[in-house]
Amino acid sequence: MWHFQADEPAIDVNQPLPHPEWVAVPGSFNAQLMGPQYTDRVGYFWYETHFQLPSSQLKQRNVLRFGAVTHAAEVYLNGHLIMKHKGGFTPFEGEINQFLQAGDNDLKVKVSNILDNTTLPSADYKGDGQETYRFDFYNYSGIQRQVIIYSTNPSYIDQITIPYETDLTHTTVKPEIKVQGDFDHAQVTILDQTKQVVAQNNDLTSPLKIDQTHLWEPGNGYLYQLQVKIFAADGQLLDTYTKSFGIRTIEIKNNQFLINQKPFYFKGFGKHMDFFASGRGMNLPLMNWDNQILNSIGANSFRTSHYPNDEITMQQADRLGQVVIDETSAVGLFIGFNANVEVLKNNQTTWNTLDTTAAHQLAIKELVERDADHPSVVMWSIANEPAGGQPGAREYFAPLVKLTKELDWQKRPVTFTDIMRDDYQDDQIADLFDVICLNRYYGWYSNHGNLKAAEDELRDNIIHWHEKHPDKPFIFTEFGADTVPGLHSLEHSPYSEEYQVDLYKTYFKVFDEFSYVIGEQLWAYADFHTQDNMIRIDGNLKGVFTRDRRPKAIVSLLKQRWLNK
Ligand code: BDP
Repeated sequence: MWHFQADEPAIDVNQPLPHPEWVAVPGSFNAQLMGPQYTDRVGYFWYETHFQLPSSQLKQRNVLRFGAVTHAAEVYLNGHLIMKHKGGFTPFEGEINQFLQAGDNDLKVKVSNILDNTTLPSADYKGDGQETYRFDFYNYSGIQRQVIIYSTNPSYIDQITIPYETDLTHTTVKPEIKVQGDFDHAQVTILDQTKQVVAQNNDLTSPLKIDQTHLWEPGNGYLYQLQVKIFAADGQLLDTYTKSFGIRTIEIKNNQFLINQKPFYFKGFGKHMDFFASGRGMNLPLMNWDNQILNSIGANSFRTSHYPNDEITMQQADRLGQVVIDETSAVGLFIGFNANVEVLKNNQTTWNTLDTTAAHQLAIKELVERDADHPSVVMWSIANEPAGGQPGAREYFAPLVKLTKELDWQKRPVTFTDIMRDDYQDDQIADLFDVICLNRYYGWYSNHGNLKAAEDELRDNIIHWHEKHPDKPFIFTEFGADTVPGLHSLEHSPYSEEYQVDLYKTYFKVFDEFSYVIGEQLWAYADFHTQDNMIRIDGNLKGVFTRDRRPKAIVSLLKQRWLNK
């Protein structure tokens, strides 16, 4: 539990916060506090805690690490500003010895939940504490992931990346290991999942060979460990660092997405981090429960819509063999975004208005740096529903796709999700990407309630996209209908559980006609909280589960389809 309060002119970083409340960390403050001064407020907020350290620990190198602070942070230790970070969904850390003291230490974090035309996600900020969001989820904020202090020797292993090459039997691992400080000799070991040594070197740079590779596969997350040790001349162990990795290949060939040379069909969801009281905060019991649910219905994949998930969720995906489309927080890149197709079509100002390039580069860099060694991550999604049909879109995205590939040793496929208002006729960017992901709402935002027309629209859309991009595979990364749990209708009217079932049946039938449609990720896994909006009744109800994870009628159809597909 930390102290917390909204910013006010009287905050003195050397004094206790004057009017604090209690909040839990990790967690979203605006999911656990009541009152508009917290839930509606856009601006700055303060967190404060104290921690004790024994004097012996001051001889070590101490690092303070934040898993994610949404959306920007300034960190003060004992009254000194020690670090700043922008971007709400990636980790940051810094050495803190200079301002640490034995005994009590005062840690304060000034958090901003402001989003504007320079940030990701992006929103319209009017500067008066009011903003209009261009995305459809609640702006949960705060210290949403773990805060830790870890200690090392002055000589330490700083960073490990684990590039490899494999023919699926023989693998050569060429680790890149960064060490800071002096050391005499080193040892690098690869252990298999039963902790048997499969390869070992006495230096940091030579390749390591695995002769009989045990592959990481969807549904079977086999992991190796790379263990690095550095020693002093007298044999004293200075630092050790172990990182898991999995071996698999990804290739796009003949309109298929091959994992270990076998075609993979994506079955799953776009998934928010969203729950009662924890908000967007990391919630490990929930994550574990969700994984049980996903497995039980035959889902093999998810997209981290619309921001990077926490690191433990990613580790768990590796272990369970889940396939992940890893998305940056680039959402809201569409000026005038709303549910009215025509209004949107008339607005062409996005790329003149937005100034998100720097934030986008940073978000990609930090995401690839964090997640490149996760075998579960098979593709980067660098934006959700940007204005890909407006002038300037290509100039904006071409360098970002290039950057993503440059940063990723594995050169994984890169995608974005296409909004249905910038369709194949207008789109200017899809050819830059490896896989085309379509978010489509026929039968909901268009042809509402008319599934026969929706079916024709969908089929027609797939055919046209394929004509334009005959070599690309397509994944439907969003499609669905708001569904009030327990609402039944003999007429199968929109919002009823029957309509959701019918809509999904319609889409599945059409998908199965096209071999180049290589996946279906429904929108959404569970109902989630949104900003207030005329078309949102208690949030977005497109979940196939309710927010408290009760199945809607559609779930039994999904089970039948996915457990047999
Ligand atoms: C798309 C967005 C998603 C929304 C969804 C919807 O990508 O975030 O929640 O539509 O309208 O525009 O339900």
